[in-house]
Amino acid sequence: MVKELDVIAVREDFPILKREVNGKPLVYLDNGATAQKPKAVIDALTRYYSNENSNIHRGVHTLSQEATSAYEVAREKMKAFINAPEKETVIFTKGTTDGINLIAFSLGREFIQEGDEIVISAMEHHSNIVPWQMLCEQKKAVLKIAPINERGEIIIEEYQKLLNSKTKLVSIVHISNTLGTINPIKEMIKMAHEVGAKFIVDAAQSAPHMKLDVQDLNCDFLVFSMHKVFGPTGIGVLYGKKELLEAIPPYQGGGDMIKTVSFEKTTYNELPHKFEAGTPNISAGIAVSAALDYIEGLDWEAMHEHEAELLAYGTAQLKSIEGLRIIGEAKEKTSVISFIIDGVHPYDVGVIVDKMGIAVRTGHHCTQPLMDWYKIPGTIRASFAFYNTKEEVDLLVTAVKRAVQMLK
Ligand code: 7TS
Repeated sequence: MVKELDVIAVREDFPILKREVNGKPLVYLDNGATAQKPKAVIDALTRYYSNENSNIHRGVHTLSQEATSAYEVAREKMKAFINAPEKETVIFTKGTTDGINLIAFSLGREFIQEGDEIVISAMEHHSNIVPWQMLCEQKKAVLKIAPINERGEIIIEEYQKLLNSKTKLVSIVHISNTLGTINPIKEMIKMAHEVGAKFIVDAAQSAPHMKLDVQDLNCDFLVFSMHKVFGPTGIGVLYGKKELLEAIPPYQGGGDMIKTVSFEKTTYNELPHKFEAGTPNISAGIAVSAALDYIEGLDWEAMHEHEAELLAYGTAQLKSIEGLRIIGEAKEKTSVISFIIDGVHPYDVGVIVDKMGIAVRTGHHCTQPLMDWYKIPGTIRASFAFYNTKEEVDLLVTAVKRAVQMLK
Protein backbone atom coordinates (compact mmCIF):
# COMPACT_ATOMS: atom_id res chain seq x y z
CA MET A 1 0.00 0.00 0.00
CA VAL A 2 1.51 3.32 -1.11
CA LYS A 3 1.52 6.11 1.45
CA GLU A 4 -0.72 8.98 0.37
CA LEU A 5 0.94 12.22 -0.66
CA ASP A 6 0.16 15.03 1.78
CA VAL A 7 -0.90 17.51 -0.88
CA ILE A 8 -2.00 20.15 1.61
CA ALA A 9 1.47 20.11 3.15
CA VAL A 10 3.39 20.21 -0.14
CA ARG A 11 1.25 23.12 -1.38
CA GLU A 12 2.54 25.12 1.59
CA ASP A 13 6.03 24.86 0.07
CA PHE A 14 5.01 26.80 -3.06
CA PRO A 15 4.35 30.49 -2.29
CA ILE A 16 2.71 31.23 -5.64
CA LEU A 17 -0.08 28.73 -4.98
CA LYS A 18 -1.47 31.14 -2.37
CA ARG A 19 -2.06 33.96 -4.84
CA GLU A 20 -5.27 34.93 -6.54
CA VAL A 21 -5.79 35.46 -10.25
CA ASN A 22 -8.74 37.56 -11.41
CA GLY A 23 -10.13 37.48 -7.89
CA LYS A 24 -10.07 33.68 -7.69
CA PRO A 25 -7.53 31.33 -6.07
CA LEU A 26 -4.94 30.36 -8.67
CA VAL A 27 -5.47 26.91 -10.17
CA TYR A 28 -2.20 26.23 -11.94
CA LEU A 29 -2.59 23.52 -14.56
CA ASP A 30 0.19 24.54 -16.94
CA ASN A 31 2.99 22.52 -15.41
CA GLY A 32 4.00 21.13 -18.81
CA ALA A 33 5.07 24.64 -19.81
CA THR A 34 6.86 25.37 -16.55
CA ALA A 35 6.48 24.11 -13.00
CA GLN A 36 6.15 26.29 -9.91
CA LYS A 37 9.10 26.71 -7.56
CA PRO A 38 9.26 25.72 -3.90
CA LYS A 39 10.40 28.36 -1.42
CA ALA A 40 13.70 26.49 -1.00
CA VAL A 41 14.57 27.25 -4.65
CA ILE A 42 13.53 30.90 -4.41
CA ASP A 43 15.57 31.25 -1.21
CA ALA A 44 18.64 29.68 -2.86
CA LEU A 45 18.50 32.30 -5.62
CA THR A 46 18.22 35.14 -3.12
CA ARG A 47 20.95 33.68 -0.92
CA TYR A 48 23.37 33.51 -3.83
CA TYR A 49 22.80 37.14 -4.82
CA SER A 50 22.85 38.34 -1.20
CA ASN A 51 25.88 36.39 -0.02
CA GLU A 52 27.92 34.71 -2.72
CA ASN A 53 27.55 36.67 -5.94
CA SER A 54 30.79 36.30 -7.92
CA ASN A 55 32.00 34.57 -11.04
CA ILE A 56 32.95 30.90 -10.92
CA HIS A 57 35.86 28.72 -12.05
CA ARG A 58 38.23 31.68 -12.15
CA GLY A 59 38.66 33.58 -8.90
CA VAL A 60 40.98 32.79 -6.03
CA HIS A 61 38.95 34.95 -3.70
CA THR A 62 36.61 33.46 -1.15
CA LEU A 63 33.33 34.46 -2.78
CA SER A 64 34.33 32.93 -6.09
CA GLN A 65 35.47 29.75 -4.40
CA GLU A 66 32.21 29.48 -2.48
CA ALA A 67 30.13 30.03 -5.61
CA THR A 68 32.26 27.59 -7.63
CA SER A 69 31.92 24.91 -5.05
CA ALA A 70 28.12 25.43 -4.76
CA TYR A 71 27.81 25.21 -8.56
CA GLU A 72 29.84 22.00 -8.62
CA VAL A 73 27.80 20.53 -5.77
CA ALA A 74 24.77 21.01 -8.01
CA ARG A 75 26.51 19.02 -10.72
CA GLU A 76 27.24 16.21 -8.24
CA LYS A 77 23.60 16.16 -7.19
CA MET A 78 22.50 16.10 -10.83
CA LYS A 79 24.82 13.19 -11.49
CA ALA A 80 23.06 11.27 -8.72
CA PHE A 81 19.58 12.40 -9.90
CA ILE A 82 20.03 10.90 -13.37
CA ASN A 83 22.49 8.19 -12.27
CA ALA A 84 25.21 9.43 -14.62
CA PRO A 85 28.41 7.40 -14.34
CA GLU A 86 30.72 10.42 -14.05
CA LYS A 87 30.27 14.03 -12.99
CA GLU A 88 31.97 15.29 -16.18
CA THR A 89 29.21 13.76 -18.29
CA VAL A 90 26.73 16.26 -16.83
CA ILE A 91 26.82 19.47 -18.88
CA PHE A 92 24.82 22.48 -17.73
CA THR A 93 23.00 24.16 -20.63
CA LYS A 94 20.30 26.83 -20.93
CA GLY A 95 17.65 24.12 -21.25
CA THR A 96 16.29 21.37 -23.46
CA THR A 97 16.35 23.45 -26.63
CA ASP A 98 19.95 24.48 -26.00
CA GLY A 99 20.97 20.87 -25.33
CA ILE A 100 19.43 19.56 -28.56
CA ASN A 101 21.01 22.38 -30.57
CA LEU A 102 24.37 21.60 -28.98
CA ILE A 103 24.16 17.96 -30.06
CA ALA A 104 22.88 18.85 -33.54
CA PHE A 105 25.77 21.27 -34.00
CA SER A 106 28.63 19.36 -32.43
CA LEU A 107 27.71 15.79 -33.27
CA GLY A 108 26.20 16.86 -36.58
CA ARG A 109 29.31 18.68 -37.69
CA GLU A 110 31.56 15.71 -36.95
CA PHE A 111 29.46 12.65 -37.68
CA ILE A 112 26.70 13.42 -40.17
CA GLN A 113 27.31 13.17 -43.88
CA GLU A 114 25.33 13.39 -47.08
CA GLY A 115 22.72 10.64 -47.33
CA ASP A 116 22.81 9.80 -43.60
CA GLU A 117 19.45 9.42 -41.91
CA ILE A 118 18.12 10.94 -38.68
CA VAL A 119 14.95 9.53 -37.12
CA ILE A 120 12.51 11.50 -34.98
CA SER A 121 8.80 10.90 -34.32
CA ALA A 122 5.52 12.54 -35.28
CA MET A 123 4.98 13.79 -31.71
CA GLU A 124 8.18 15.81 -31.26
CA HIS A 125 8.34 19.33 -29.85
CA HIS A 126 9.61 21.91 -32.37
CA SER A 127 12.90 21.99 -30.50
CA ASN A 128 13.41 18.34 -31.44
CA ILE A 129 12.45 18.93 -35.08
CA VAL A 130 13.92 22.21 -36.27
CA PRO A 131 17.58 21.66 -35.23
CA TRP A 132 17.52 18.37 -37.19
CA GLN A 133 15.93 20.02 -40.20
CA MET A 134 18.68 22.65 -40.11
CA LEU A 135 21.35 19.96 -39.86
CA CYS A 136 19.80 17.88 -42.67
CA GLU A 137 19.66 20.95 -44.90
CA GLN A 138 23.30 21.75 -44.23
CA LYS A 139 24.60 18.19 -44.62
CA LYS A 140 22.11 16.89 -47.22
CA ALA A 141 21.04 14.26 -44.71
CA VAL A 142 17.50 12.84 -44.57
CA LEU A 143 14.98 13.29 -41.75
CA LYS A 144 12.65 10.31 -41.19
CA ILE A 145 9.52 10.45 -39.08
CA ALA A 146 8.27 7.53 -37.01
CA PRO A 147 4.47 7.52 -37.29
CA ILE A 148 1.90 7.32 -34.49
CA ASN A 149 -1.52 5.71 -34.12
CA GLU A 150 -4.81 7.43 -33.25
CA ARG A 151 -4.25 6.94 -29.50
CA GLY A 152 -1.02 8.91 -29.85
CA GLU A 153 1.50 6.08 -29.53
CA ILE A 154 4.55 5.57 -31.74
CA ILE A 155 3.96 2.52 -33.95
CA ILE A 156 7.00 0.53 -32.92
CA GLU A 157 6.99 -1.80 -35.94
CA GLU A 158 7.04 1.25 -38.23
CA TYR A 159 9.80 2.84 -36.16
CA GLN A 160 11.86 -0.33 -36.50
CA LYS A 161 11.35 -0.33 -40.28
CA LEU A 162 12.93 3.14 -40.48
CA LEU A 163 16.14 1.95 -38.86
CA ASN A 164 18.94 0.78 -41.14
CA SER A 165 22.68 1.11 -41.64
CA LYS A 166 22.21 4.72 -42.86
CA THR A 167 20.53 5.74 -39.58
CA LYS A 168 23.09 7.72 -37.61
CA LEU A 169 20.91 9.42 -35.03
CA VAL A 170 17.55 8.90 -33.37
CA SER A 171 16.07 11.67 -31.22
CA ILE A 172 12.79 10.91 -29.48
CA VAL A 173 10.69 12.49 -26.78
CA HIS A 174 10.38 10.38 -23.62
CA ILE A 175 6.97 11.82 -22.70
CA SER A 176 4.95 13.89 -25.16
CA ASN A 177 4.17 17.39 -23.88
CA THR A 178 0.93 17.49 -25.89
CA LEU A 179 -0.38 13.94 -25.52
CA GLY A 180 1.18 12.75 -22.27
CA THR A 181 2.25 9.52 -24.01
CA ILE A 182 5.13 7.72 -22.29
CA ASN A 183 7.22 6.22 -25.07
CA PRO A 184 8.93 2.81 -24.61
CA ILE A 185 12.24 4.58 -24.82
CA LYS A 186 14.47 1.80 -23.47
CA GLU A 187 13.24 -0.62 -26.13
CA MET A 188 13.60 2.06 -28.82
CA ILE A 189 17.18 2.79 -27.73
CA LYS A 190 18.05 -0.89 -27.99
CA MET A 191 16.63 -1.05 -31.52
CA ALA A 192 18.58 2.04 -32.61
CA HIS A 193 21.80 0.62 -31.18
CA GLU A 194 21.28 -2.59 -33.16
CA VAL A 195 21.85 -0.57 -36.37
CA GLY A 196 24.68 1.45 -34.82
CA ALA A 197 22.71 4.72 -34.42
CA LYS A 198 23.16 7.09 -31.48
CA PHE A 199 20.06 7.88 -29.40
CA ILE A 200 19.05 11.19 -27.83
CA VAL A 201 16.27 11.26 -25.24
CA ASP A 202 14.24 14.47 -24.91
CA ALA A 203 13.41 14.13 -21.23
CA ALA A 204 11.82 17.59 -20.86
CA GLN A 205 8.52 16.11 -19.69
CA SER A 206 9.78 12.93 -18.04
CA ALA A 207 12.31 14.49 -15.65
CA PRO A 208 9.52 16.00 -13.46
CA HIS A 209 7.52 12.78 -13.37
CA MET A 210 9.80 9.75 -13.30
CA LYS A 211 13.19 8.73 -11.98
CA LEU A 212 15.66 8.85 -14.83
CA ASP A 213 18.56 6.42 -15.00
CA VAL A 214 20.78 7.14 -17.99
CA GLN A 215 22.85 4.00 -17.41
CA ASP A 216 19.82 1.75 -17.29
CA LEU A 217 18.33 3.44 -20.38
CA ASN A 218 21.73 3.20 -22.08
CA CYS A 219 20.96 6.39 -24.02
CA ASP A 220 23.81 8.23 -25.71
CA PHE A 221 22.46 11.66 -24.77
CA LEU A 222 19.62 12.94 -22.59
CA VAL A 223 18.41 16.52 -22.22
CA PHE A 224 15.95 18.41 -20.05
CA SER A 225 15.19 21.85 -18.56
CA MET A 226 15.23 22.48 -14.82
CA HIS A 227 12.36 24.98 -14.96
CA LYS A 228 9.97 22.08 -15.55
CA VAL A 229 11.52 20.19 -12.61
CA PHE A 230 10.57 22.81 -9.98
CA GLY A 231 13.90 24.58 -10.52
CA PRO A 232 14.82 27.96 -11.98
CA THR A 233 14.58 29.05 -15.60
CA GLY A 234 17.65 29.35 -17.78
CA ILE A 235 19.37 26.13 -16.80
CA GLY A 236 19.14 22.63 -18.15
CA VAL A 237 21.08 19.44 -18.38
CA LEU A 238 22.76 17.59 -21.18
CA TYR A 239 24.01 14.13 -20.28
CA GLY A 240 26.23 12.41 -22.82
CA LYS A 241 28.31 9.26 -22.85
CA LYS A 242 31.85 10.30 -22.03
CA GLU A 243 33.49 8.89 -25.14
CA LEU A 244 30.99 10.74 -27.34
CA LEU A 245 31.35 14.05 -25.50
CA GLU A 246 35.09 13.68 -25.85
CA ALA A 247 34.89 12.87 -29.54
CA ILE A 248 32.71 15.78 -30.65
CA PRO A 249 33.89 19.40 -31.03
CA PRO A 250 32.76 22.23 -28.71
CA TYR A 251 29.51 24.06 -29.43
CA GLN A 252 30.52 27.62 -28.58
CA GLY A 253 33.93 29.20 -28.18
CA GLY A 254 34.88 31.59 -25.39
CA GLY A 255 36.01 31.74 -21.80
CA ASP A 256 36.07 28.66 -19.58
CA MET A 257 35.94 26.18 -22.47
CA ILE A 258 39.66 26.54 -23.29
CA LYS A 259 42.87 25.20 -21.85
CA THR A 260 45.24 27.55 -23.72
CA VAL A 261 44.66 30.23 -26.32
CA SER A 262 47.15 31.70 -28.73
CA PHE A 263 46.57 33.26 -32.13
CA GLU A 264 48.19 30.21 -33.69
CA LYS A 265 46.40 27.47 -31.78
CA THR A 266 43.80 27.04 -29.09
CA THR A 267 43.34 23.89 -27.03
CA TYR A 268 40.07 23.00 -25.38
CA ASN A 269 39.27 22.41 -21.76
CA GLU A 270 38.24 19.05 -20.34
CA LEU A 271 34.69 17.90 -19.81
CA PRO A 272 32.32 19.35 -18.75
CA HIS A 273 33.88 22.79 -19.28
CA LYS A 274 34.52 22.15 -22.98
CA PHE A 275 30.77 22.62 -23.52
CA GLU A 276 30.21 25.45 -21.05
CA ALA A 277 31.61 28.55 -22.75
CA GLY A 278 31.24 31.89 -20.98
CA THR A 279 29.79 32.80 -17.62
CA PRO A 280 26.99 30.31 -16.97
CA ASN A 281 23.71 30.89 -15.18
CA ILE A 282 25.40 30.65 -11.78
CA SER A 283 22.43 31.52 -9.58
CA ALA A 284 20.23 29.01 -11.37
CA GLY A 285 22.93 26.36 -11.19
CA ILE A 286 23.23 26.80 -7.47
CA ALA A 287 19.44 26.71 -7.06
CA VAL A 288 19.39 23.37 -8.93
CA SER A 289 20.74 21.85 -5.72
CA ALA A 290 17.77 23.17 -3.78
CA ALA A 291 15.32 21.90 -6.42
CA LEU A 292 16.87 18.43 -6.42
CA ASP A 293 17.01 18.28 -2.62
CA TYR A 294 13.36 19.24 -2.55
CA ILE A 295 12.08 16.68 -5.03
CA GLU A 296 14.40 13.94 -3.85
CA GLY A 297 12.82 14.50 -0.44
CA LEU A 298 9.37 13.62 -1.76
CA ASP A 299 7.93 10.13 -1.88
CA TRP A 300 8.00 9.49 -5.63
CA GLU A 301 5.76 6.47 -5.44
CA ALA A 302 3.11 8.48 -3.62
CA MET A 303 3.62 11.32 -6.10
CA HIS A 304 3.03 8.94 -9.05
CA GLU A 305 -0.03 7.51 -7.42
CA HIS A 306 -1.44 10.99 -6.85
CA GLU A 307 -0.73 12.18 -10.40
CA ALA A 308 -2.23 8.97 -11.84
CA GLU A 309 -5.36 9.62 -9.79
CA LEU A 310 -5.61 13.19 -11.08
CA LEU A 311 -5.21 11.90 -14.64
CA ALA A 312 -7.89 9.22 -14.27
CA TYR A 313 -10.32 11.48 -12.43
CA GLY A 314 -9.75 14.46 -14.75
CA THR A 315 -10.14 12.33 -17.87
CA ALA A 316 -13.43 10.83 -16.66
CA GLN A 317 -14.85 14.19 -15.55
CA LEU A 318 -13.88 16.01 -18.75
CA LYS A 319 -15.24 13.20 -20.93
CA SER A 320 -18.66 13.78 -19.37
CA ILE A 321 -18.80 17.12 -21.21
CA GLU A 322 -20.77 16.78 -24.42
CA GLY A 323 -18.70 17.20 -27.59
CA LEU A 324 -15.39 16.98 -25.73
CA ARG A 325 -12.70 14.77 -27.22
CA ILE A 326 -9.45 13.83 -25.54
CA ILE A 327 -6.40 14.03 -27.80
CA GLY A 328 -3.91 11.41 -26.68
CA GLU A 329 -5.20 8.25 -25.05
CA ALA A 330 -2.08 6.17 -24.88
CA LYS A 331 -2.04 3.12 -22.61
CA GLU A 332 1.10 4.50 -20.93
CA LYS A 333 0.37 8.10 -20.10
CA THR A 334 1.42 10.79 -17.66
CA SER A 335 -0.72 13.51 -16.07
CA VAL A 336 -1.43 15.59 -19.17
CA ILE A 337 -4.92 15.97 -20.63
CA SER A 338 -5.25 17.61 -24.03
CA PHE A 339 -8.75 18.08 -25.35
CA ILE A 340 -10.89 19.80 -27.95
CA ILE A 341 -14.59 20.61 -27.90
CA ASP A 342 -16.88 20.56 -30.94
CA GLY A 343 -17.61 24.01 -32.29
CA VAL A 344 -15.43 25.85 -29.76
CA HIS A 345 -11.99 27.32 -30.32
CA PRO A 346 -9.36 26.26 -27.72
CA TYR A 347 -8.12 29.83 -27.34
CA ASP A 348 -11.57 31.10 -26.32
CA VAL A 349 -11.85 28.40 -23.66
CA GLY A 350 -8.39 29.35 -22.35
CA VAL A 351 -9.38 32.99 -22.00
CA ILE A 352 -12.65 32.21 -20.20
CA VAL A 353 -11.17 29.74 -17.72
CA ASP A 354 -8.37 32.23 -16.98
CA LYS A 355 -11.06 34.65 -15.82
CA MET A 356 -11.87 32.01 -13.22
CA GLY A 357 -8.25 31.83 -12.07
CA ILE A 358 -7.39 28.67 -13.99
CA ALA A 359 -4.16 28.48 -15.99
CA VAL A 360 -4.21 25.99 -18.86
CA ARG A 361 -2.31 26.14 -22.10
CA THR A 362 -4.05 26.40 -25.44
CA GLY A 363 -2.71 26.14 -28.96
CA HIS A 364 -0.34 23.81 -30.76
CA HIS A 365 2.07 23.41 -27.82
CA CYS A 366 5.06 23.71 -30.19
CA THR A 367 3.97 20.49 -31.88
CA GLN A 368 2.44 21.80 -35.10
CA PRO A 369 3.13 18.65 -37.16
CA LEU A 370 1.28 16.64 -34.49
CA MET A 371 -1.69 19.01 -34.70
CA ASP A 372 -1.65 18.63 -38.49
CA TRP A 373 -1.68 14.84 -38.06
CA TYR A 374 -4.81 15.10 -35.90
CA LYS A 375 -6.19 17.74 -38.32
CA ILE A 376 -6.86 20.18 -35.49
CA PRO A 377 -5.58 23.73 -34.94
CA GLY A 378 -4.68 23.12 -31.31
CA THR A 379 -5.92 21.78 -28.01
CA ILE A 380 -6.67 22.92 -24.50
CA ARG A 381 -4.10 21.28 -22.26
CA ALA A 382 -4.24 20.72 -18.53
CA SER A 383 -0.93 19.40 -17.21
CA PHE A 384 -0.81 18.38 -13.56
CA ALA A 385 1.95 18.34 -10.98
CA PHE A 386 1.99 16.59 -7.61
CA TYR A 387 0.72 19.73 -5.87
CA ASN A 388 -2.55 19.79 -7.82
CA THR A 389 -5.73 18.54 -6.23
CA LYS A 390 -8.97 16.80 -7.19
CA GLU A 391 -10.78 19.99 -6.16
CA GLU A 392 -8.78 21.83 -8.79
CA VAL A 393 -9.86 19.26 -11.38
CA ASP A 394 -13.47 19.95 -10.35
CA LEU A 395 -12.91 23.70 -10.76
CA LEU A 396 -11.49 23.09 -14.24
CA VAL A 397 -14.43 20.93 -15.27
CA THR A 398 -16.95 23.50 -13.99
CA ALA A 399 -15.08 26.31 -15.76
CA VAL A 400 -14.91 24.40 -19.05
CA LYS A 401 -18.65 23.65 -18.85
CA ARG A 402 -19.33 27.33 -18.27
CA ALA A 403 -17.07 28.28 -21.20
CA VAL A 404 -18.93 25.89 -23.48
CA GLN A 405 -22.29 27.37 -22.42
CA MET A 406 -21.00 30.86 -23.15
CA LEU A 407 -19.41 30.02 -26.50
CA LYS A 408 -22.02 27.73 -28.07
N1 7TS B 1 10.82 19.14 -25.49
C1 7TS B 1 9.64 18.95 -24.88
C2 7TS B 1 9.03 17.59 -24.87
C3 7TS B 1 9.00 20.02 -24.26
O1 7TS B 1 7.83 19.81 -23.65
C4 7TS B 1 9.60 21.29 -24.29
C5 7TS B 1 8.91 22.50 -23.72
C6 7TS B 1 10.85 21.44 -24.90
C7 7TS B 1 11.42 20.33 -25.50
C8 7TS B 1 11.59 22.72 -24.91
O2 7TS B 1 11.98 23.05 -23.63
P1 7TS B 1 12.67 24.48 -23.30
O3 7TS B 1 12.74 24.51 -21.82
O4 7TS B 1 14.01 24.46 -23.96
O5 7TS B 1 11.76 25.50 -23.89
N2 7TS B 1 7.50 22.39 -23.68
C9 7TS B 1 6.62 23.37 -23.46
C10 7TS B 1 5.26 23.15 -23.37
O6 7TS B 1 4.71 22.07 -23.49
N3 7TS B 1 4.63 24.32 -23.14
O7 7TS B 1 5.56 25.29 -23.08
C11 7TS B 1 6.80 24.70 -23.26
